[in-house]
Amino acid sequence: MDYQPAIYYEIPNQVETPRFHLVKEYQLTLYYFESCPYCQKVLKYIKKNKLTIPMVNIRKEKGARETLIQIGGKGQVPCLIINGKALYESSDIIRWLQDHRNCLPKTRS
Ligand SMILES: N[C@@H](CCC(=O)N[C@@H](CS)C(=O)NCC(=O)O)C(=O)O
Repeated sequence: MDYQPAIYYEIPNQVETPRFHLVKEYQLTLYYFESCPYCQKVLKYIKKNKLTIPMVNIRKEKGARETLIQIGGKGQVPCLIINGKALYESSDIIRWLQDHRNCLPKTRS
């Protein structure tokens, strides 16, 4: 797979950010397939909130399901890979996206 994860930075919410302040970095990939209702729940949230999350369709991309199993231990979707760690469960993924919405890039409208 020639997929390159995007890197997002969580900038602390303050007027002046000292140079030494901890800046969190997120590499994200959402594994999904179209006809999965749980994936649709997550995709709907992403669309509604105009987020840009790199995605891999495990039914379309060769070897993607195997990669997902390698990372998370199972081929269940949706799965959000956050800095190399798998977050399964649509509700937990949506909660994570909600909690981090301020540091995730949005699509231009
Ligand atoms: N409780 C999970 C259910 C996810 C689920 O059942 N996904 C199905 C596709 S719709 C799946 O990946 N099944 C294959 C597997 O578990 O390996 C969620 O809310 O994300």
